[in-house]
Amino acid sequence: MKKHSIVATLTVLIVGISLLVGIQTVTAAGMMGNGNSMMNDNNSNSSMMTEHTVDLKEANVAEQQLNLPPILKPDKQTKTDVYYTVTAKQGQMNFKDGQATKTYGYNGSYLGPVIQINNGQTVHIKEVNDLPTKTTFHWHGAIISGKADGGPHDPLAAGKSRTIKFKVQQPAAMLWFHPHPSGQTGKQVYKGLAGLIYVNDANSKKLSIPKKYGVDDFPVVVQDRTFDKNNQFNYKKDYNADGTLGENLLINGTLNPYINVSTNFVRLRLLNGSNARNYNFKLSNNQVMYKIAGYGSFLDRPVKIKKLQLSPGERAQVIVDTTKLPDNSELKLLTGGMNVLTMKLGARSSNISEIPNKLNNMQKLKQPTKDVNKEKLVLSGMSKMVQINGKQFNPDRIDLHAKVGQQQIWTIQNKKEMMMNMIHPFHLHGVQFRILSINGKKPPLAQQGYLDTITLNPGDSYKISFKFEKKGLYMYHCHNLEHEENGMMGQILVQ
Ligand SMILES: [Cu+2]
Repeated sequence: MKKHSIVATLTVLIVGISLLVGIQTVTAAGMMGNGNSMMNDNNSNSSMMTEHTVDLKEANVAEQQLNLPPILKPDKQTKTDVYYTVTAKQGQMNFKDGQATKTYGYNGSYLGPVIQINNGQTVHIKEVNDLPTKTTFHWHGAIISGKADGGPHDPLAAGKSRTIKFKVQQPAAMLWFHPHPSGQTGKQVYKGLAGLIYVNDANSKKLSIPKKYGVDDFPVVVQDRTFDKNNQFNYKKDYNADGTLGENLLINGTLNPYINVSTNFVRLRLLNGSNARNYNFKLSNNQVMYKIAGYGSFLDRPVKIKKLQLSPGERAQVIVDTTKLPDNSELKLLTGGMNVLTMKLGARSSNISEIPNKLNNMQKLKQPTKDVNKEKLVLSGMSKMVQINGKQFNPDRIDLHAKVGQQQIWTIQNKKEMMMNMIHPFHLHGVQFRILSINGKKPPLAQQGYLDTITLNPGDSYKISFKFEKKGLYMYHCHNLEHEENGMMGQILVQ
């Protein structure tokens, strides 16, 4: 049976059952939709129903060199402080032949620059909203006060600006920034608002790993977009309550991209900047890659992997070893059989002799016992009925309370439903946490770093450990942006 007919059959079934038991009926359009990110990527070997009714298609354009976002120049810098300006604005891009695409971007037409900050430094960012509508600037993964975090409680009106300030108190990592305004997040991200933040520290400066930007160290922001017949992103038309998906992959805003590889080792810094699509990355010919960092820190040791699952909001850094591959060959980063990025291997110089086996020295994670605040969050439902602990987001309700410095242990669970199950990438603002257990087991090495987002497959239960270090109001939510906007979000007040 074909996918859409399964969906159609299930829809009839579910609508029927809903009517029978008298619960609110989900619209057929919502159920069938044009892409439920229920399970993994379209090459998922899961026995559960797969997600995509919007399958990825090869972009009908010639190969293009990968766009590299510019590194943002500080307005001013002192020994201790750095000052940046980030402006959200409208723009247009020539992604392909024909009409230009109307977009949003930070300091440019699409996506944003890379902001470099150092552990210990005080960062001042002037946030300027040149959009015709409200927005917020959310610093995803930053340990930052609720006041500077840019959640939906703190919108910046069109034409306004404000300056935030925070001291960087976290290890080297790749964070990102994106808008988070109530009711507009999905649309604004889809139009192009997202940028990267590289946090450096003494350790990352010392490590012998590829770090020449655009030479052996590449940002790889992965997004899916549908172009309409006029080459526009039509969010309204492509919208799906269970996650808006696109047909083509855009990498740093490039269709069908390639990079020229001139060194033995290549570092890729991946961000899933999509609204809702989950990716399973791998290399052509089943080549291994070495995961060196998750989102909030380096791992203690590199981990050899053959595939990498990233849900929306998640990042990973990998090193690809091309030493044994011949000149003038190609290596491809793939997802579900689709080309993400072609690495064209030329004659290569030796940039590092090997990948170091010690990358970081993280504190041992202990099961804390004293003065622990425990919470349990259950994610459930789908489309317009997504909930956390049986409730939909209400901006006037504080769901949880916590104290600065108090040990937190939270259990996050993705409830298994009768019919349809979905992946929910859970994100908590303002902190970096670590995983104590996944379904009762110790997390694998590749997930032992600091994290701000976790992918929960149906039925999964994660226990996480962290402390809030700053005060304020913070959100926690599903990073499937349409789920977030449909109410799969709560807020915690930290005092
Ligand atoms: Cu979700």
